[in-house]
Amino acid sequence: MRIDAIIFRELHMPLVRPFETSFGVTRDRRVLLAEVQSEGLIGWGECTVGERPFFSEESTDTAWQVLTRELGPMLAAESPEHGGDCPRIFRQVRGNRMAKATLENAIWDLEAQREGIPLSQLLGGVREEIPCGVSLGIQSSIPELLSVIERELAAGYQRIKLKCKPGWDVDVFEQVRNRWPGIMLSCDANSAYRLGDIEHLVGFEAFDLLMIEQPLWHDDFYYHSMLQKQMQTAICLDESIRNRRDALAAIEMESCRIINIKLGRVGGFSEAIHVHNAAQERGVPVWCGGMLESGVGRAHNIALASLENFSLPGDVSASARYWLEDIIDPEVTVSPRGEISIPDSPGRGYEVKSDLVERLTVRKETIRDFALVG
Ligand code: OSB
Ligand code: MG
Repeated sequence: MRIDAIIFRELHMPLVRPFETSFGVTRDRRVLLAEVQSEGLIGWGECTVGERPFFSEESTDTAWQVLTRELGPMLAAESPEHGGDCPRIFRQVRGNRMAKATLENAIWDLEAQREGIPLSQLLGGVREEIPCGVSLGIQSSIPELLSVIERELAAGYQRIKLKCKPGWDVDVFEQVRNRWPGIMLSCDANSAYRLGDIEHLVGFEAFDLLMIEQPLWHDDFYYHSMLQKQMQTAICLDESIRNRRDALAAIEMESCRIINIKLGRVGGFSEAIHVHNAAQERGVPVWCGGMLESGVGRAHNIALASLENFSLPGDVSASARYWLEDIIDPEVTVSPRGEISIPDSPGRGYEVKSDLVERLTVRKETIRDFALVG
């Protein structure tokens, strides 16, 4: 397909409520979008990067630089037929996987539109709806958290994930478990613990957690494997899994028994499918993580989670949990059974509201005829 133009934008989108993890608080999102125009069609991609380089090495500003100076011009110089051509087109650029995913995912979106099929079908999805959970940030008090959980369970969400860190863990789990003995409950430390905490982490066993997500270093397999061997509770890796090779190493070493797949973290749909398949062949279930996405990233997550081995509820939830008004139509909604229906229209299946996108835009750069035109 001929690439006619690529428009990069930064949008300013305040969250409905702040989101706190072990590495910090996010109040406002700087959302990076790529709009790829090709032969009368428009593919959209979202860069799921954080404002600061705290989750991974990338940040909004590094991704903007790499997208507008390197990846955008590389893509514009080619005529990719498939989203799956992008890893080859971008192969000279090391790392920067969230930046790469932005454009690769937009090309998959375009390809599905050109084929006239839903993106989920192009990816090989088999589900008609996906099971949903919520990720709950660190709250100001335990009673505050309990009331948030009550609201999310009433909305139908099938699994509650609690962000945790030293000082916000066992007391919290204990009170939540006392109140709701039977719910599907997990926790996510975002690498907040160290070797001296191993015994403390083994103590999480008492709370019947579905999994403990990324308790140790963001780049580690070895110590997670030591920990997993001492626990019945499954460890789930998020930050550590950058690609298929990492997934294979982690499974082989038994560093985890569950894998969180995030499109941005692995560099786009191609690698996400590779990780999914590698895990499936080895009997390891996966689920789709979230990065506080706007509707564009959310639509892509929904399509991805339609693949067979996404058998556990993911972190993909309703637009209204994040935004006063999302940039897609319809917004993402979750049924009382805690499910999102997979759209059956061609491409991503959600229209992008271009007027709203324009109003929220604080920075914009266009690549046309191989040149940046401001
Ligand atoms: O580790 O899963 C994570 C948000 C930002 C950075 C890292 C993570 C998260 C979430 C939020 O857990 C998931 C969501 O609701 O989008
Ligand atoms: Mg995580």
